[in-house]
Amino acid sequence: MTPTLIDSEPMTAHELTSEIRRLQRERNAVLLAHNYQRPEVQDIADFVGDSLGLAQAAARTDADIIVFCGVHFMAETAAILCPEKTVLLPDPDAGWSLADSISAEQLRAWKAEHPGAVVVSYVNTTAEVKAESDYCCTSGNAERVIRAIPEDREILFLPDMFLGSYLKQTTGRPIRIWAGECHVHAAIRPELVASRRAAYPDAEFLIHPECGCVTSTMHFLARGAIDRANTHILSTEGMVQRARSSQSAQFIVATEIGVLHRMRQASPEKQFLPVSETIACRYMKMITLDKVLHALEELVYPVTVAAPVAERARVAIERMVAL
Ligand code: CIZ
Repeated sequence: MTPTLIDSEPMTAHELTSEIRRLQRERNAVLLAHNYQRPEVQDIADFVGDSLGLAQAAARTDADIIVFCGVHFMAETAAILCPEKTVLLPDPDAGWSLADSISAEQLRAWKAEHPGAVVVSYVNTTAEVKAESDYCCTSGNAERVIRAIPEDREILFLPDMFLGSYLKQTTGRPIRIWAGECHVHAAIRPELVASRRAAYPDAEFLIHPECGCVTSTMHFLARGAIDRANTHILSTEGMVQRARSSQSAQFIVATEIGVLHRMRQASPEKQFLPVSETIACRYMKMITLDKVLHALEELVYPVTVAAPVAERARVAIERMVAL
């Protein structure tokens, strides 16, 4: 008779954590996690931040291996900045709809229609798109990047149309905007925000510029219809800092729900409310502790960028990091 194979018991979170730590030491690996990652993944990471912070952390690490708990384009950025290191993405399917909303070929065609224009790409793009760009930016430094471009130059901004229209309004520059969106942020509509704010009228409102409600928020702010002192349009890193420094006790947070974990940890005495619990990115949540362990055990899934593409993309990324 064939013996029955008995499945081994799944590891507890504690066992997973100690095994990850052991392998991390053995392999000289660093764990980087984006603000939108699952709480337990953030808790085990050596550094948690936005893509700018993660790019900076990747650039300064002396580890041999970077386990990137985020999405594919972010791991590519780390691979471009650290060509001598092994960059692993624990789930190879962790992509992002926004990065897929423009290809390098589409960008080349757009540039051909606007010769001489300066191309500013939000960080949520593939390495090939970055290689076609003059500047890369995050939501934290996008305004600074736009203002650094001479007034007489035409600007093409991609791929997020909500962030693009926000930049157009704040800088007053006639920016041409690609019609891409992040489906998670686009779902944060004005009606959703209005009902949340009506339920918590004293809460400070922190909104990410990728949200589908950013244009209406800007409009209401300009008209004085909502309180300027109580509303802040910020990157995720900016939100964490604002939550720490503000005197408010309650915050409504309009972005992916992952960042609330960091805010709660940094300011446990304050209350953080998502616009809705459903604002979760399924790609970001693909990374689990099991997959992090598997990545370290099997050295999967390596993310590499072809040298000629990496060389050109690095110029745009280094400008972002410098600004
Ligand atoms: O730049 C990033 O990491 C993203 C995608 C959002 C933010 O504001 O942190």
